Formats: sequence, structure tokens, C-alpha cells
Amino acid sequence: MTKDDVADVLDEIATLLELKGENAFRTNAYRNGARVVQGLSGDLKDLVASGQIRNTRGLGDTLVEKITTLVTTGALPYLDELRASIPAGLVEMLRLPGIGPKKVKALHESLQIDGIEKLKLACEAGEVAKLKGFGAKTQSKILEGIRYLDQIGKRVRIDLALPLGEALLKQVNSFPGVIRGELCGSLRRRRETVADLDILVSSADAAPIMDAFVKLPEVIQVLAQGPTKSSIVAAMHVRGEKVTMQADLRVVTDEQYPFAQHYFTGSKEHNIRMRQRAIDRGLTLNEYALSSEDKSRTVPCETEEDIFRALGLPYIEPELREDTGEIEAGETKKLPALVADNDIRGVFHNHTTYSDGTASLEEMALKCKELGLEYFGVGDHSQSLTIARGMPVNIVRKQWAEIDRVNEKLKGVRILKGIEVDILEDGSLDYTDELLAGFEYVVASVHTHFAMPEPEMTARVCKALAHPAVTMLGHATGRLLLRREGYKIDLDAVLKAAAQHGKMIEINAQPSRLDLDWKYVKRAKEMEIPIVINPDAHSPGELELYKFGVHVARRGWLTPADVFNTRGLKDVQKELARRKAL
Ligand code: DGT
Ligand code: CA
Ligand code: CA
Ligand code: ZN
Repeated sequence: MTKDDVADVLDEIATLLELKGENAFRTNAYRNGARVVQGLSGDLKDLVASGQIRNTRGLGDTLVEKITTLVTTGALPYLDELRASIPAGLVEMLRLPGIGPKKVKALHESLQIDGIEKLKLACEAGEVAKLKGFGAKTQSKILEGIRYLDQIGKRVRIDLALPLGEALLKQVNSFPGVIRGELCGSLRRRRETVADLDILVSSADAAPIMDAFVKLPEVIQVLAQGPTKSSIVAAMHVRGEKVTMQADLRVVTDEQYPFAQHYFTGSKEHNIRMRQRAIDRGLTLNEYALSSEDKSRTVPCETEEDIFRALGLPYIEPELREDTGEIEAGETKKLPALVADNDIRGVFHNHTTYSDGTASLEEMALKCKELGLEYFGVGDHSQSLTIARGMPVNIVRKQWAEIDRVNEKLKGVRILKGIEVDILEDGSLDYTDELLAGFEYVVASVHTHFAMPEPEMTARVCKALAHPAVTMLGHATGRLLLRREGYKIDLDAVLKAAAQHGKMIEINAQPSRLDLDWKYVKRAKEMEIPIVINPDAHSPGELELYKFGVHVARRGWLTPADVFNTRGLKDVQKELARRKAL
């Protein structure tokens, strides 16, 4: 039992107690306990064995007793009893936005709803609207949430799927007899969410690899074990979050490898086009070979590149394989040379302790330097966003003075004076023009009034883009992947406004956002709108997240020239000054 495992159990107890209607004092004790356990230094087993755990702040006797049982026996009868006393469907209902334990309890007690299926029926019959504390608006929100859940299924964000995939691959690659191996599927294409992991390896002897695979420590369930393909469910903690995913492992011969690699990388749509291309040339392409129609002759290929060449194409990067024009562009030699992680020279939209970040200006700047970046652009929140400690005017001036002081002594990295200014309900900005003129650049974002009708939201954002002080638009739709859809907005109109006013648009690289979506990134490029990749970091550790934005940029066909922050410090300062003078 790791700390994360124990924390999960405590969190689950808290949730179950909430569903039972326990008082907040008790449930919070478990929630806090989970955080405390995660933050413990030292080995949990030792802390329990020595009794030191009793002296930990935030863990009362009851929790210490439960943790001790868990760590020493690996099980907790109390949890089993709790689970048995509550229908599993109730916990599932908590995934719906706007539905907390109180509402779940009310639905269960008055309408005997014990799961999402029944909840959907009750909403459709109009029964939920009649309940005290619900109403028609809540009912339609619930239905909308259920539809969204259906649509996302069990997908996992890339920042959580990637570490699990890499952990599995690393072990599989070290099995005796493995020649080469890779993560294929949507993960290799760097989609923002991934349904399952597709691991591919080559070897002359598949059976021992299959045996070893299903015994990996991350495996919690074996779904199927065959001679060349096995499917398992694996679980791992990634930054304190439990990630559970299906993983398929396929073993092929090394001759078959490039064909399987291409096939299982997908996308399906891209594969269909490639197969058709082979047919047009009197060949057949499948996951094992490229051969003549009657299969009497094969075209040997050692790499994917060879396959593309055999079909008259240059190598096509996995991120482009979505059948959105990559084959045509390959034919006409118009494939872009995609931007890469190491092209990024600095970042613009980040937070410090001046608003809701956890680190100082200097700490953030030094971390940027460590990452090889030349500038750290600060973009703390503006005054009206009080929940995120938005900065009153006097604090802005204080921050400017500190930036000047820190810049004096910093070497090899520079802090740029930016702001993430709120776009207010009417499309105006959250500071006076005079104050805004004091920043080196301005990121404008929507953080409030998400429920506006689409035409109003579009007008609101377009008005902000027309403001001379604005440099770039932050997180264009406000979406939170797998949690909430973005606000309703006509993005084509927004792109048009950005192009018209010469403004940049951000790819917010927070893995829960990845907003602007890659499909629109591609359109923005066609309209020659400069794109900026911003980590929106709230701590030094989050600065590196810009890499997830690079994936989106690559999926949107961007070259280094299309991305503003591939430019060096001098160039960036010059361009920002030029824009301000307009
Ligand atoms: P996911 O798992 O939903 O995030 O997305 P993928 O792309 O990883 O899809 P998955 O795991 O169902 O299949 C992996 C790849 O295998 C897929 O990208 C392309 C290939 N593939 C799967 N089914 C078909 C098919 O029916 N036809 C063709 N041509 N390729 C397929
Ligand atoms: Ca997959
Ligand atoms: Ca799969
Ligand atoms: Zn923001």
C-alpha cells in the first residue's frame, strides 16, 4: 500500500460518508487525512511500524487506526461495509457537473434513483424538476451532463495516459527477446484524450512476452491473453491521481513491425486512405505487410518511412495522421516541418503569488532558465477576479517594481511584464487603458458569465480583441477536458476578429484545457494568425506543461514560424514594442 493508495481509500470513505449524510466535520477529517498522508515524508510502513504516525498533525485516532489496519493488512473491513451499504450508482452520479452528495442523497431518497440510467429516465419524465431544490434548469443541466458523459465514455487525459503508457512500455521493452517496441494509437498521435493504450513490440517468440506482460505490477485485471495479443487493465498513480486504463499488447515479427506500427498508430481514417492508395498501385496494405494483390510478392520495409516511400509519399508525422489533408500535402511536397519542444524559447501566460500561483516571480523565472527558456512572461489575474486573488491596481504597481528589481540581478532569463486581464461581461477589460499601457503585453481571457448565449459571448470576445491594448486571447473556449464543455462561442468569428485586428491566439497548454483545439489551430494558421503556446503555470513544476501545447500545435500543422514564442527574447521584445506603438 503506497501513500497514494491509502489517500484514495480515505477519499473514498469521505465520499461514501457524504452520501450517507454524515456531518461535514467527519467527512472533512477523511478528506484532509488523505492530503496529509500524500504529503508525509518517509516510508509509510516505517511510520506505522514505529508508531510515529500517531504524532502526525491532521490525523486523529480514528484515522490512525484505519491507516494502520490498511498498511499492515492491506485491507479495511470498515470500507467494505461502507461500500456494501451504498449503491455503486450513487458514486457514479457524482461525476455529473453540479451534482453533489446532498443532491444525490435527495434523488435517492425521494425518487429511489440509484444510478445514472434511472436518473436519465426521471429527468426525461420531468420528475426531477418537481423535486424541492432542483427545478427545470437543474434538470436540463443534469440531462446535458449525462449526454456529455455518454459522449466522453472512459477517455483519459494525455498527461495521465502518457506516464502510464511509458511505465508499461519501459518494462515491456526490457523483456528478453524484445527487439523494438513503441506506444501506438491515439497516444502516439498525441490526441488530447486517449481511450486505451496500444503497445506494440517485435520479437521472434511472443509467448514469454505475453506471460510476463500480464504479470506486470500495474496490472489489476487480465481481460484476455492470446498467443500474440493480450489485453489488461492497468492502474498507476500519476501526480497523486489514480489512472486506470485498458492496455493492449501486440507482438509481431520484426519484418512485420513497421506495418503494424503504422496500422496501430492510425488514425483509422488515415489507414483507410493509405490502404486505398496501395490498391490504386496494385498492392495491398495491412497490419503485417505491403504486398502484391495476389500476395505472391512483398515490398520489404524496415521503417514506416519505407512504407510511405513505397506509396509515393514522404514520411508523415503521427500527429498529422487524421486524414485532414496530410496525404494530399505529402503528394505536393507541402507537409509542414512541425514545431518541436526545443523550438520554444519562452512563455507568456503564468501565475505567481501575486494572484493564485504558488511561487514567486524569481522562482518561476529561475525554473524557466533551468528549462532552457529565455523569458518568463507573467500573466497574473486582474482585479475583478477576486476568487483567484486578482490584483488591485496598487498591487500591479508593486509587482512591476519587483519585476524591475529581480530583472536587475537575473542572468540568462528575463521576466516580461504581462497580465491576464479579465474580459468583463460587456467585453470591456478589467483595467483602465492607462494601466494596460504599462504592461509589455496583455492576455485577455473570459473567466466569468459562462452561460451567455452564443452571439453575446462571441461579441464579448470579439470586442476585447478589437481593444488596442490586447496582444493575445487566452483559453478561447474555457473548456475543461472530460469535465465541462467550453462556453458557447462562434470560434470562426473569433478567428476572423483576431485576423482583422492582428491579434495572437493562445494554445493554453494545461492538459485539462488544450484550448484552442487543434482543429481551430489549423484554421488559425491558414488565416495567418500567430499562435502562442502558454503553460498557464501556477507553480514552477507546471511550466514544463508547454510541451502538451506543442503537441496541439503539431496536430494543428504549425511550424516554428507560426508560433510566436519560438522567437528569441530580443525579437519578442521588439515585436511587442512595435505592437504597442500601433
Ligand atoms: P482511442 O484508443 O480511441 O484513443 O484511439 P485509437 O486511434 O488508439 O484507436 P484504437 O485503440 O481503437 O485503435 C488503434 C489503431 O488501430 C487505430 O488508430 C487505427 C487502427 N484501427 C483500429 N480499428 C481499425 C479499423 O477498423 N480499420 C482500420 N483501417 N484501422 C483500424
Ligand atoms: Ca487506443
Ligand atoms: Ca486499442
Ligand atoms: Zn485564465
